[in-house]
Amino acid sequence: MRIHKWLLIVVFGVSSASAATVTVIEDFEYATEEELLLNWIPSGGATPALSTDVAPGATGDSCMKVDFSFPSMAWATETITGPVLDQPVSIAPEQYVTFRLRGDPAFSVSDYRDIFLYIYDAAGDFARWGMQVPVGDDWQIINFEGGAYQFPWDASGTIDMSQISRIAFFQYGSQAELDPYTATIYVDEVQVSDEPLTEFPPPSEPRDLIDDFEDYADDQALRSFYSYENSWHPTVTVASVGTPAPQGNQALRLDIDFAAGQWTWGSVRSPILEPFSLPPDSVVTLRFKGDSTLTGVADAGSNFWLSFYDEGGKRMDYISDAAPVISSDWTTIQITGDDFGDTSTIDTGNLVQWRILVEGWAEDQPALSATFYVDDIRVSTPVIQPVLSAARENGNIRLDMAQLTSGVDYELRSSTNLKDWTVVTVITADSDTASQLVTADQEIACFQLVERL
Ligand SMILES: [Ca+2]
Ligand SMILES: [Ca+2]
Repeated sequence: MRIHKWLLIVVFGVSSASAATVTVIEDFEYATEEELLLNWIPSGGATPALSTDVAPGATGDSCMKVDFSFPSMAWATETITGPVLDQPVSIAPEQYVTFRLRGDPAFSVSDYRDIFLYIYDAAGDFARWGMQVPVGDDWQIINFEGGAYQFPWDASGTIDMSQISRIAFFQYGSQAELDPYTATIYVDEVQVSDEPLTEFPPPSEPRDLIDDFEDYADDQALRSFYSYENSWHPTVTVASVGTPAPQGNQALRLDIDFAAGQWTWGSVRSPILEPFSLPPDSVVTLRFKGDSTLTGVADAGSNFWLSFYDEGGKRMDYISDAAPVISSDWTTIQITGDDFGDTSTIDTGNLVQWRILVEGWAEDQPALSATFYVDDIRVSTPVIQPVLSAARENGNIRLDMAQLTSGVDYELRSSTNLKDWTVVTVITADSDTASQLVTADQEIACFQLVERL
């Protein structure tokens, strides 16, 4: 269905937008590096420093740079612990804890590179939020939902979120004993806000085809594109080119040896690619073939996942129910934007990576092997709708029209009461944009742009 009308309501009076409440926890605006080092205490392999390489959108002049030197050991971890805050900070579940973070391509050698923001209350109880540190070296904004904190294994399991008095960063370097390596992060502007902080660049072009698996000459080509990511159990995933396929000749075949225990999963993850957008109205479709071998052990944790990552490494997940996972028939799965949950903190206009994952089960189960197929992951995007926006120009209002279709006639109409409309002008689009100046002599004016049929 094509939509032919667009409505813009312009209020010419003074608007009083309410600014979000922002509580700054740490902005690293220290006068000297010595002052920073008096406040932030590092572990043995972490070297903090004061840096002026701040993010383009940062309000201050300095940030904290931390050089890490990860030794060769399992679960290599370094920490930087901040000072006791002058005033305890309260973090409500619906608020966001945000900070700026610059990662490092050096982390790409790591098998586990999560960074955690720890919070401590006045009694010393603690909790944390975590994510994979970005492997790019651009500044990113990290938004954690206030209520989404987790207790690490060594925590008491309780925390007074109204009395947060200290923060710390924990940076993992590896899970396995990797060769020693060094990496650097920058952090800045740790704050609590009612709204997530976003500074997304303009959206990239949509990507119609995620993968139809037709272009891989052999298993090796497929495996050099995708990399494996498995649950921490000794689960093993083997990817190969599967035939026959419901689309073309080839599908993705995943043979997963699920380890015994709980929450066992295997996945393949694409490399980081040119950014692409997933417009809000778009629908992702794919074909999936499960394995009835799992029928006897299936529970709420038996899911197919399709996840996308933005440039900051933030992830959005579609998670199926068990039905397609235990069906040995092909299922067509349709995923709308809502199926990815809350994406307000994810730059859906600039996604760079996806992951295809099958989780075996949630309860304790013995080991089991199963085979899955995936094919024809693509995105359908609705017709691009024209956009009407307004800007002030020399005391007048300039109406900007974008995403027009060249050669089509549009009526620009105006109303002060949303009932009686008069035609301001008729525009024959000669490109995908047009603009029109109108006088700002009314308190309220509503405009609509109507395609003439
Ligand atoms: Ca700063
Ligand atoms: Ca195919």
